[in-house]
Amino acid sequence: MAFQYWNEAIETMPRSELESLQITKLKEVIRRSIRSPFYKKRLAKTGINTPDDIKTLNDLKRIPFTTKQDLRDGFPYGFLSISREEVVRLHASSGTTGTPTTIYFSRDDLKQWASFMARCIYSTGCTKADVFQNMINYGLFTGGLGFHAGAEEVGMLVIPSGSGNTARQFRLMQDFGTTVVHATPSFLLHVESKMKEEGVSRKSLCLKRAFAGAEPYSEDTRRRIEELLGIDVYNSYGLSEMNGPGVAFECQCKNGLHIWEDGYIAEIVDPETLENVPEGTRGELVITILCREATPILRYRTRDLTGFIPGPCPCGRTHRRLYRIAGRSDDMLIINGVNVFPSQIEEVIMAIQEVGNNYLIEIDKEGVLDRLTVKTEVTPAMFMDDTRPLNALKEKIRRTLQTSITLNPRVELHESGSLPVSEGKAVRVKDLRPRDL
Ligand code: DLL
Repeated sequence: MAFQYWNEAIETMPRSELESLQITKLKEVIRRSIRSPFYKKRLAKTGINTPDDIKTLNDLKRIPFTTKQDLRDGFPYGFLSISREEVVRLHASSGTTGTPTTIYFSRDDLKQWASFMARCIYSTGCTKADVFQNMINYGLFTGGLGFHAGAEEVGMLVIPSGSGNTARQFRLMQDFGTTVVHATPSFLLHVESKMKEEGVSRKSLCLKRAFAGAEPYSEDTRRRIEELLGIDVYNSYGLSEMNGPGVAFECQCKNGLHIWEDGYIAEIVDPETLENVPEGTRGELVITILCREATPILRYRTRDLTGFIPGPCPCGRTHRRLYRIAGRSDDMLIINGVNVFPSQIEEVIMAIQEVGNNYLIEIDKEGVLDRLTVKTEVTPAMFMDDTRPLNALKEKIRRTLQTSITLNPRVELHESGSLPVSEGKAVRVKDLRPRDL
């Protein structure tokens, strides 16, 4: 396979040079951080008061972690390290679970972000000959504008369709010959179900690739989308605190996500002890951003569970690869004392062919015990007059889940298209247990 690089010198830079570059950039970040009210106070306590206090990357470990709560406490301007007049944009998290976290960008920050995004998009083989339909929310969410700018930088024809309205999405794809789409994996599965329902033939479309991210999904879900739509699907990872998308992305080898180490210093720590773990071991991803001047964030605890994949990637890029993100450390469910990640359930059910494109995990109480119910859609062919195949499928799902997660769930089968679909990130878990106050 011939690989193409957006910035070959940086993408294939020897690791020793890459690490020197990180130190140079980190010093600059420290110099700027001290101008923000939050870090001015925080760094004073660590003995790191000037860029010269950073000699090696190890010195970073003297700085405490920054958490989501710190960002909330600093709302609205506590992390700003340039003057308000130099800020040209903000993005914010939805704030459904508390004060929103807000990130500011200077003009140069937006340029850098677009260039990282272009690098991601180009690494999957896209060129300016492609027509790109951005089927994700625009607005305060970073997924829309982030990809939009990167795709324009590559020179693709960009259709800013936003998410939702599948009928209009199909029309745009057909009218303009869309070759690449971006969406959450759950929306891509929904699009596929709707295609069948509305009789849109795959042959009437020119689709070749999709970028899918913003929420966890399993390798089986990727394969399912690839097979159903006949396209390549690339995993895309990012978070608003670190600009948004463009932090880590799969190349054409589709074997882990390259985290761009000239823009981010990544660490993997044990979420309990907070000590760094060895390469290959999974833990929580901690990131320091090197490519943004307006809102520096040092050692941010992402809560995302992943690890560094050992060994080089055949594509020649030297930036390390992350395992597919398995979920968040704060996603873990404890059901009758057993720890379960929703991703473990997805892995089991999406590997079963007769299972449809959508599912929901519900936990409630039955007497004093927790009760787990897994609701899945089934492929349209399964809903016939004969209920025996449905009962057999239900039993198969129950048994496979029981072996894998050691809990005995109730399984409900639903008709294709009957479980709720969200246009943004999917809501897959409903925890209905009363909370102890
Ligand atoms: O979701 C940014 C983004 C937009 C990434 C478009 C990719 C594509 P937030 O809304 O701040 O930002 O949510 C970030 O989503 O900490 C992860 O828990 C999760 N997440 C994002 N990408 C992936 C992925 C955007 N590929 C949070 N796999 C992150 C698993 C993901 N989880």
